[in-house]
Amino acid sequence: MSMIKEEKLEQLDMKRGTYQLIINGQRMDSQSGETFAVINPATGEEIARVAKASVEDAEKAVEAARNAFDKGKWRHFPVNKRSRILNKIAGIMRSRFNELVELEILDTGKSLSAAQGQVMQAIEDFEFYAGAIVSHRGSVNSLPGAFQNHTEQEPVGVCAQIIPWNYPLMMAAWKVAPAIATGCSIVVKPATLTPLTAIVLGEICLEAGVPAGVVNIVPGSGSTVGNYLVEHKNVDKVAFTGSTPVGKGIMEKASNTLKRVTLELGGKSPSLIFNDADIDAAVDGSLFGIFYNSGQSCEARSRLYVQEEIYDQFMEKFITKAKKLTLGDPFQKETHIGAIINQNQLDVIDGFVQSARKDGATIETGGAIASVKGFEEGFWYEPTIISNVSHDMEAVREEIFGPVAVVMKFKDEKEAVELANDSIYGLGSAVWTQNHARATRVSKQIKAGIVMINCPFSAFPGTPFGGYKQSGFGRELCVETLDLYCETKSIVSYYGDKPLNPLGV
Ligand code: TAP
Repeated sequence: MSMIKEEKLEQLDMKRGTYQLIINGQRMDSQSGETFAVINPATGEEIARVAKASVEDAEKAVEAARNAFDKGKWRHFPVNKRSRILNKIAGIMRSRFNELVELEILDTGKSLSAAQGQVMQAIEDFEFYAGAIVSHRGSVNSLPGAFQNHTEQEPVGVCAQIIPWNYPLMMAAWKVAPAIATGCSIVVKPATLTPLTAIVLGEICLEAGVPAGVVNIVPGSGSTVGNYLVEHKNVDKVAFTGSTPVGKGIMEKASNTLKRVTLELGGKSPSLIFNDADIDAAVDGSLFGIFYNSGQSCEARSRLYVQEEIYDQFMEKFITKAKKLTLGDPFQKETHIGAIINQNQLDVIDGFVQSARKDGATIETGGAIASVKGFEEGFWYEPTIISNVSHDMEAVREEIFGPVAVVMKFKDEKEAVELANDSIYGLGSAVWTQNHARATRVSKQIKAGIVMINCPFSAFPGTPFGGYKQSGFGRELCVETLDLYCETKSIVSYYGDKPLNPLGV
């Protein structure tokens, strides 16, 4: 390990031992005493050990969350007090910004700029919900005569929150912030590949004054701990972000107890680039759309459809710029593209690319596992652009979850929309055109939860994020998310002079 990395580990105090579970306000080892290693994907080195939660630990966490919800004070705090504590969480995160960024880079291998942006957004998510919860309220509905109705938004209860590895802190913030804002208690299961920042977030919640038992963190395997939480009769809701196949299993299992479920799943998001687009903007936006976070993004714009008149011009610029993207030390600000999460994901990505090659597609650039000087033990993939594809190829239909774009031509608007919608997924999409009427028309026809018009970005606190079709359901990052952590209680009252005697007896 280089000197610079040694220093970072010291700074982060990562050698203080094993990262522990957080249950009922206490840091603790797992009941079995087992731990697992966390690997830095850029170097292949072990960077920390984490207590491995078992089903017994998950049981303790659910019990703590249940008690905190049923008998504790958190949900009865005046909303302003909960709001203040959310702001305090954001404040502590701000004061530990560099530490969180470095930890996220070591845990995921992502580039500095990506990690900085995501940690900042996680902070802003807490600030957003600190504000939003104050005005989250029920309604008053008019009824005839002396009847009155009002509704109250009550927290749903104990929520299991299952987090993926691609945006560990940001995905945790998307779930933790709205849940605790409403007064729910939570059991968070981070991905075993990247549990560190979620554990630190749990510690920060305690430091900010969230009472014991409200936020519990149990890093353990999805198939044991995750599954246990999903099936548990004392868990009222499951909020899951991850792959579509696992999401389907969760929905099925949660149905036994009719848990509330929200699912943020996979995608294969299209970009439509029309002949009246600003081509340079579309090229830069499309580079970001697929290569940001090494393509390991649910809303990665991995299918590009380019109108035939501008196809050659677009491709020449797109390929030239893709070749300039640098892979390298994630801590260097010049690095564009970080590592891939592990060997398994690297093999998955390469498998899709080689299958496209075998089926006759053209690999315009990239197309291979990369070796990065000084990081030879890490997991890297070349930014890859594939053309000459047909719509039934695996690389066009399946989520690759890596830095791989497939590009096709289209003739007209109708064909562009048909191709965009020809997918089981419906998460993100992008439309590049300078014709406002076309942008409006097309965005209304695309079956996706998010449309970016001449814009590479999709996720800001306050903007609903979530999918159509097999990309899941429910929306995160927005005020509507608060509703998804609440039950609506309808209260009907009668204020008439005379008592009611509806049966007339
Ligand atoms: P998954 O393999 O589905 O894992 C996601 C989480 O679920 C992990 O914490 C995993 O635990 C856990 N898990 C696995 N099997 C489980 C089971 N049977 N019961 C309960 N939990 C289980 O996904 P991933 O590979 O981490 O993430 C990539 C996927 O997430 C991609 O498809 C991506 O598109 C999607 N994603 C979607 C979004 C949105 S907002 N739509 C955002 C980010 C990512 P362990 O890994 O610890 O075993």
